[in-house]
Amino acid sequence: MTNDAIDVTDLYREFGDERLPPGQRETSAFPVLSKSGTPDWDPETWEFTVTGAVDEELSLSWDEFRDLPSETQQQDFHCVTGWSKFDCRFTGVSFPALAERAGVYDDAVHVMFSALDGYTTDLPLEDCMREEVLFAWAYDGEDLPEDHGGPLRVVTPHKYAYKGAKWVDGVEFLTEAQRGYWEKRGYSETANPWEEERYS
Ligand SMILES: Nc1nc2c(c(=O)[nH]1)N[C@H]1C(S)=C(S)[C@@H](COP(=O)(O)O)O[C@H]1N2
Ligand SMILES: [Mo]
Repeated sequence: MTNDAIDVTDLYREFGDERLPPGQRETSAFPVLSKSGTPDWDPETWEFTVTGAVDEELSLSWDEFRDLPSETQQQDFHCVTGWSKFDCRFTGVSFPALAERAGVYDDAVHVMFSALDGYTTDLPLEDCMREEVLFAWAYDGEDLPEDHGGPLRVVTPHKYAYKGAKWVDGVEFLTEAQRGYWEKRGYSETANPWEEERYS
């Protein structure tokens, strides 16, 4: 791992004029938002799976996952409840790198993430195929805190943060869209903060 972080905080230019999306306020705190408690995990039995519309379904142990090529990025974090935290440093594996390893079918259009607490969240495949979508295991150079999704979480700096599954342990490639936990309860499928896509 290198200390140099790739700064992707300017990705907002693709979506809007302001780094802070409309209706958000900047905070220096890093609040915890979880639908239920922090789940236990066991590094000996933890397994990360890639399933669905792929050439090769993957099942990776914690050690195998940690051996994948990783990078550190400086990113902004936007919670749909109205706070944004700038300049978060996350280290992990990019979504496109993982997708390439599995070999995604041409007819895959959507992705479902699943997590140890039963949480799920979905995104169109094209919104996942970005270098900034990371499976992150470190925050600010330290192991990702358990309440922030340790051992492994997804981060989606171009989307509201509910698209980033904490405690992620599965990715399924889909040929038709399905809805995740909050999406079934009325939250936006696409969740673009600069368009204030909070609800659907
Ligand atoms: N597995 C899981 N992932 C989750 C959630 C959850 O309840 N369970 N909450 C989501 C929501 S609504 C937000 S805003 C962010 C919060 O991340 P944080 O607790 O690290 O701030 O995690 C998202 N990922
Ligand atoms: Mo959230």
